[in-house]
Formats: sequence, C-alpha cells, structure tokens
Amino acid sequence: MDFTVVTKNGLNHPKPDIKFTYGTAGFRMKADLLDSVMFRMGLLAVLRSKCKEGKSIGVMVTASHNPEPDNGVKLVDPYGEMLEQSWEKHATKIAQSSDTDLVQCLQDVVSEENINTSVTANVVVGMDTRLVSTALLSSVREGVESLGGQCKDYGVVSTPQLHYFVTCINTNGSYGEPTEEGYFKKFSNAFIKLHNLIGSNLTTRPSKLDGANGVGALKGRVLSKYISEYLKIDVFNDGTNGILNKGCGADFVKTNQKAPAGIEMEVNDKCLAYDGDADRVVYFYKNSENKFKLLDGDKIATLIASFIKEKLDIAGIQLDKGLGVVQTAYANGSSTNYLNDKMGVPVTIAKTGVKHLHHKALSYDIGVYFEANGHGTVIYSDNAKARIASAAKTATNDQKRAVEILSAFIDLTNETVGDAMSDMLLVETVLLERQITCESWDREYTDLPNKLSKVAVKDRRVIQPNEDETRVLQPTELQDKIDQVVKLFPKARSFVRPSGTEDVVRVYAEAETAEATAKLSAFVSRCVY
Ligand code: NG1
Ligand code: ZN
Repeated sequence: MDFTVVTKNGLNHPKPDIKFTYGTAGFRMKADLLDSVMFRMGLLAVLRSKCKEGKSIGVMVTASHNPEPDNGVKLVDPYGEMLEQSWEKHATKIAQSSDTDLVQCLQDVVSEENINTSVTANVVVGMDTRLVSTALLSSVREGVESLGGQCKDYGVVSTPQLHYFVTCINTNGSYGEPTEEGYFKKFSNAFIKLHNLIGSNLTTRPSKLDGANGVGALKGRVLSKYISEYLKIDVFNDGTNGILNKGCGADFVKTNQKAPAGIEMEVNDKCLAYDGDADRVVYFYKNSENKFKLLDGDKIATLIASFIKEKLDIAGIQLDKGLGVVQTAYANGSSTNYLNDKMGVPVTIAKTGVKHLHHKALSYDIGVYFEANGHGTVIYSDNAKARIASAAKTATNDQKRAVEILSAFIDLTNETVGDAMSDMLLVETVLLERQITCESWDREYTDLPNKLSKVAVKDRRVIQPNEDETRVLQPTELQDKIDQVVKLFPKARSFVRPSGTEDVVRVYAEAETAEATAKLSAFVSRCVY
C-alpha cells in the first residue's frame, strides 16, 4: 500500500497538542481543533472499507446538539450501525498519533486487522449545517482520496439520512434508493399507506416543529411537502434568524424542561423539537393549566411499544423473543414501572449511547429502544418480519387491518438508527389512529420529577461507573455518599457519570417531589466537585 500521498497531504493537517478519544458519539470538541482528526478519519474509513470487502463506510461531520462552535465526526458501519467497538481504539490511536508516526499507525491497523489492501475502498460522507463543516468535510475527503478511496459526498444531510444511504448502498437498494429522494419517498409512502389503512378521513392537528436552526429544519420542510395532504408541519427555528441549538432544539427542551425560543405555543398545540443533526426528537405541549409539558424519549418509547403490542395482540401474533423496550439509567422511573408492571413489556437497561441500546434491543424480536433525550428507534428481527408477513396470508377479517398496519409501521421505521423524521411519523401515526392529543398521550403515566445537571471538574475520567452506569465504582466514597442521601427521600434515585461528548460530569436525580429532587440533585452535585 502506498502511503506517500498520505505523508505529503498530512503536512496540511498537523495534529495539535490535544488528547483525542473516540467517545459516545465519535470525536467531538471545538471545531478549530479537529482538522487533523477529520483527515485521519478519512484514512481510517478507507481501511475499514477495505476490511469489509469494499463495502461503503459512512463518515458524518456533526456535533449534533452541541453549541455551534463545536464540531465532531463519527463513522458508520456497512449496515448503518455505529463503528464496531473494537475499531474505536484504532480511531483513537490514529487521531492520537504524532504526525511522524501516522503512517506507521495506519500500517499497524492493516496488519492487526489483516486487511487486504488491494480492495477498492468506498466511503460515503455528509455533514450538518455548521459553518465550518464544509472545510472539515473537505479534510475528510482529502484523507479518503490520499489512500486511494472512492468518496461519495452527500453534502448537508441529517445523521440518520447518512446511515440510511450507507445501508441502501451496501444492500444493493433492497432497503431503499440511496438518494435523498429515495429517503423521503420510502418514509412518506409508508406514512401515506398507514394513513389510508387507519382511515383516510381522519386528521390530526398540525405539528409545530422546532428545527433547532439546523439540518432538521431544512429536511423537515422537504418531508412536509411529501406528506402535506396528510399532516401539516409548520417549521420554526429554521436557521434563517437564530443560531444552531441556541435556546432551541431537542436537547435544550429536554434539559431545561421548557419551550424553545422562536415557537408560538397555544394550549394543546402539538409541538416537537429535533436536535442539531436530526437524530433525536421530543414532543411538548402546553396543558389546559398553561403549563409546559414534555413528552420525551421515554414517552415516545411507551407510546410506540403499546401500539405495537396492541396490534400484535389483535393479530394473534406471538413472537419467540417477544417485544421489549431498552432504556438507559436516564429513563424516568415511572416509565420503567409503567412498561414492566402495567403494560407487561420487559425493559432492559443499557449503558448511555445508542449503540449500546441497539445491541441490547437485538435480543428481542421487536426491540423498541429510546434514550430519554429522544434518540432511538425500533428494530424488528427477521423472524418478526416473517411472522407478520405470513400472518397477512392467514389473517381473519378482524386481524387483517392490524397485520397490515404492523407491516407498514415496519416500513415507516428507520431501523438503521434513531431518526427524528421517521420517529416523528411513527408518533404521528399512533396519535392519528388513537385520535388523541398530546395531553391524553401524556396521561398514560406521570413522570417523577427529575433533574439532569452538569458539573465541570478537573478530570471527569476519575469517575468510573459500573456496566449500566447506575453506580460509581471509583471513587468508592462518592457512591457511599450518594447511597446515604438517596435513602432520605421517597422514590429517589440518583447517579453520576462522565459525559462522553462534553467535558463535564452529568448528575441525574429523581424523587417523588420537585423539592426533594432539587435537594438531592444539589447534594450529589456538591459531592462530585
Ligand atoms: P453523554 O455526553 O455521554 O452523556 C449524550 C447523551 C447520550 C447520547 C450522546 C450522543 C444524555 C444524558 N447523554 O451523551 O444519551 O445521545 O450524547 O449524542 O442525554
Ligand atoms: Zn444528534
């Protein structure tokens, strides 16, 4: 393999004196520190593609919900999954290596992974709307081309769109057309089909979308054109006036538990917010007492799981590995209890980061996985798909509708990754079929008061959590203190973990009352300092 061009072009992308680590969502930090990482991730994507017999690998330039001056990059594996965990160490090493060691580092990956270097590499790239994303994407492309890879550039796209393109290309179009038009057609056609099955005379109120001043606003507007006869979507925070993620977007709404700036909200309006790269969605509304109410990822998971369960029951379909929900420790305790106790749907708790949830969801025939922040999707096993397809042939008249709805619901799901646009359409389908407002959806269970805060510390890595991140293993005194204070409040729960995307420690607290939650959160935050 010829590395001369890498050496030459590498001179344009010197590594700054920074310790880079491939975290929960790839590399993420201030954009002006990331140029060398971008070039190098282009190189790594080529090696990954060669290792996967030339299958296309995705590279997405985005920092999602982070502030505008940040940026980031993550790799997408052939079937739309996040980069295989065993390769994260290669990503870290390559980003970390000095300019002079870079080629050696690449050669080490080639020999360690036994890569056939004669295979032609294919890489698919895309970016969010951040101003510097264009320059950073061009460094990724330079990396790809420096190692002789073929690069397909999709320009500004949402993260889930890029995952979709990668999957379509590697499955020869069986998942859909690898174009933006193909993406919009696949999901809008499924939604229209569902609308007709449910009742073409039925309507749901218009939705007010907070596009976080990012790519979600641009793409949400395109999607709304495809389905304009069936669902009206008014787009706010479309980037024409405001700044990306500033005072708006799914992360702002979830963290601050308040309405975003730039959206006019009347009582019972159906509102929703995407995050900066449109892979998360949360709903919200103002109730009859004029109070802001959030319908987060937990509420979405519950809504979707209950819909699927109801249809499976009507259709008389029993699945060997069943239907289950995967959450993280950030899920509201009420949602977990509701799913387990009231709905009889098993819940598994995974470590933060969708790749961990996705992995656990694979153990069910139908796995609904959502982080409380609105990031998630549904995955269906081949067995589940086959059972639903064969049920269509034997279904009685009463069962037929449920089976057809289930099958169209699968088509409406972006199974490759959590996707704000596809998730929105799943939610809208359920609201439409049940003819319910956000307020009645919210009545399913009442969230326990909760608070998520950030604490800045000198070295967040000192805190080492256990496997599902509900407890701290090190320092042990910290966990002892948390245990002691949690005991003081009814229905209380609190845990801390270092963030994988920001230089902070996150503190989560929930309890029976808002007052107890505030006290618990303040106390635990003080213990972390
Ligand atoms: P970190 O920063 O590791 O907590 C955040 C979210 C994750 C996930 C990633 C990637 C919370 C508490 N954490 O991770 O759930 O979505 O960003 O975007 O919401
Ligand atoms: Zn995101």
